Amino acid sequence: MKLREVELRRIHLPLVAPFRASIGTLNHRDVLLVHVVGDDGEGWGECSAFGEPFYSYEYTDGAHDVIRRHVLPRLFAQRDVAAEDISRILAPVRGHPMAKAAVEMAVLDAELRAAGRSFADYLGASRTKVDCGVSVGIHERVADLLRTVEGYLSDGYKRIKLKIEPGHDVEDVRAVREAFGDILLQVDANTAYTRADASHLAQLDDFDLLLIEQPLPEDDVLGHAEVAQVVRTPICLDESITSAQAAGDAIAIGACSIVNIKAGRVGGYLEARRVHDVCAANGVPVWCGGMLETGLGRAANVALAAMPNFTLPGDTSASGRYYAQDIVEPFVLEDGTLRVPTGPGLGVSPLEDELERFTVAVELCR
Ligand code: OSB
Ligand code: MG
Repeated sequence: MKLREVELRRIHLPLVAPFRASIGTLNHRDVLLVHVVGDDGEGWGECSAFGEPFYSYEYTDGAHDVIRRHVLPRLFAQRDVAAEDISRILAPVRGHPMAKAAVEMAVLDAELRAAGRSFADYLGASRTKVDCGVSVGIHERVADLLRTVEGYLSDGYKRIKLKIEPGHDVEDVRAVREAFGDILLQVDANTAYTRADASHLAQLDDFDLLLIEQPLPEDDVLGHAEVAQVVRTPICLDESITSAQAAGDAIAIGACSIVNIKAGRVGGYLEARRVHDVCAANGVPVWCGGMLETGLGRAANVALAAMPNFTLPGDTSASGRYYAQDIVEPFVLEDGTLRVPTGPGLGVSPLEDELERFTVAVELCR
């Protein structure tokens, strides 16, 4: 469709509790929403970048700037913009996958709403609800960690992911395993280790973890293949998987046997689907990662997670795990699952009052 105008809306959403990972601590989400209006209708996108560049180099102000200066002018210059053409149109803009993904998501939402078709249907979903895990931040004291995990298990989450870093790893995992028995348990290091830590990480083999996620820096894919030779627990990559090609390459050299898929990290839901397909073709299971999205991004993630090769519970937690008040009708856990939206496009829309309440800035581009 022809793009008429695009609103770049910044919202500040407080988290119900601080979230600590090896890379830093989040107390709130500084979110960029993209609202596109075209001649056939309108749609919403959410940028997964955080306010600070600690997960990857992208950050909210940077994504906002590259969208305003470099992404939108290229799209406004087109007579017609289809979501499936956006990655090609934007190829001259290097990098910035989360910024591009947000815009592609908004255009795809507009197209699907206009066609009366859901994200889930478009992506090829094979289920109507998805199993949910929860990502648990690093806690200074083990007693507090156990209390937090106990709360999530009583909420019904089907899998626990512990954030780890040197000094908060083997003993934390041991304590959780001993306290809660044979729950589904995995860990995420967010690049906190080096190749020299392989034998240290092998101590985690005693605890029957589903996987160890991203122990080494994102550019050290070969290092993950080395670690995978020393550690029995499956290695899963998050930060390193920047495209379907990167996924195929990492699998080919033995750097991972499981993949975390985040649409923002790979440049959008279309590339995310291609990552899913490459992994499926290689017999590598995938699961849906999260970036503490609002209900808009969550709706798209849940649709993605309903595809057939998403065979492990994802970090697609309920709205209430993150926010006291979401900007759409909250996603609520039902027996450890979230229902896949079935309405046109994302199947959810912002609640006007809540959206306004959390908005800190709006820019209109045309
Ligand atoms: O690596 O998945 C990650 C949060 C902040 C930075 C990185 C990550 C995470 C999470 C949160 O694990 C997952 C969620 O959205 O619940
Ligand atoms: Mg991760």
